[in-house]
Amino acid sequence: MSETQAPHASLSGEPLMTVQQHILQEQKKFPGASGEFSWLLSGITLATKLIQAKVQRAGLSNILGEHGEINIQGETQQKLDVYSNEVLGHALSVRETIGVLASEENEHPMLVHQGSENAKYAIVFDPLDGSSNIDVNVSVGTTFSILRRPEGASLDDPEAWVLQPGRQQIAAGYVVYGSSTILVYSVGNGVHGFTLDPSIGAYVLSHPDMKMPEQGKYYSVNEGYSASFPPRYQQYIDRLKQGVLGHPYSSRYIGSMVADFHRTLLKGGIFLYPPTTDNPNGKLRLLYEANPVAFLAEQAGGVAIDGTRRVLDIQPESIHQRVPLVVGSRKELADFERFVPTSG
Ligand code: AHM
Ligand code: MG
Repeated sequence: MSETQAPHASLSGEPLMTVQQHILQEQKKFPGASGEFSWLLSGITLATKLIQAKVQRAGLSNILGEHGEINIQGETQQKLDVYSNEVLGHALSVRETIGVLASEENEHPMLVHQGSENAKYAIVFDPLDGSSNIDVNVSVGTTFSILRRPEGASLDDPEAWVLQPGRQQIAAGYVVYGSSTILVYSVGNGVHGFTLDPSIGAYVLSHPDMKMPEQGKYYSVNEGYSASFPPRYQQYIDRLKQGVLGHPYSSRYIGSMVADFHRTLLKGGIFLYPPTTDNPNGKLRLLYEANPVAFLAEQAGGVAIDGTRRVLDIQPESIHQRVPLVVGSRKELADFERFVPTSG
């Protein structure tokens, strides 16, 4: 069944809303928007369904393990990283309105359609975030960020299409391939979650208008590196454990940013990837990891900073730039900003 067909009844008799119908409905709220944006997003939904099918059968199809190449980040590519990157690349490069694609797995942004003058959008993505978890059956995900072609951006300079601050994202989202597959996206008009119903092959609205709780009970950070965090981060984490914010916090860390953020979005709390000795700018990438998550966090009523600055205001200087990330509920972030001043 196609996601563009009319709503049909669920088992409970309630009408179903697929992601495609939802996008078409959201588009109507924006004067001048046309079907091209939903056509573009359908490339992402199609690709992520193909990726989830592969992830689900990973143990059966000789696709677990390393591909044998090192990517631009200096990290070992998994076979599924390569597959996911190709699937997204293919699905998106047939959409004529897309001019530039940039991926964690490729050194440079790619011009698609030999650079059509009519192209209006650039898409930046991490095809399979947390992929080192795949061999042990832990949730992984895809993140994406959609940017409008800047005025005057030339086809000779694809970097200029994507080096934009995150506040200029026109849409962003992620898919978590977990115990169920869920797509969460925003076009700047709230955050909405859709669970993939495998029986009909469609993403169905399951979490309308998601709001991050004002406060949560979990902190999420790789504490294995805590000795090399700036001291004020260490003190802040102790503060959470000691119950200064009203209760002692529990720890949750999956090691897949998308899954750790998804929990933070639903349950509140705080996720941190601080600067460390090995990674003085943190590990996460600004354009396709921190920016989509920051956009969604703010749309859901939360906050995202790099330790001092609003993530969405950072002017990127390079495609694979890293940034420390502190994201979560208002209460924890307000306390963090009071407790960890700029010297932190
Ligand atoms: P990846 O994009 O190569 O998978 O790396 C990003 C992942 C994030 O999903 C996760 O938050 C982080 O790396 C975990 O790193 P660490 O093992 O240092 O805690
Ligand atoms: Mg990744």
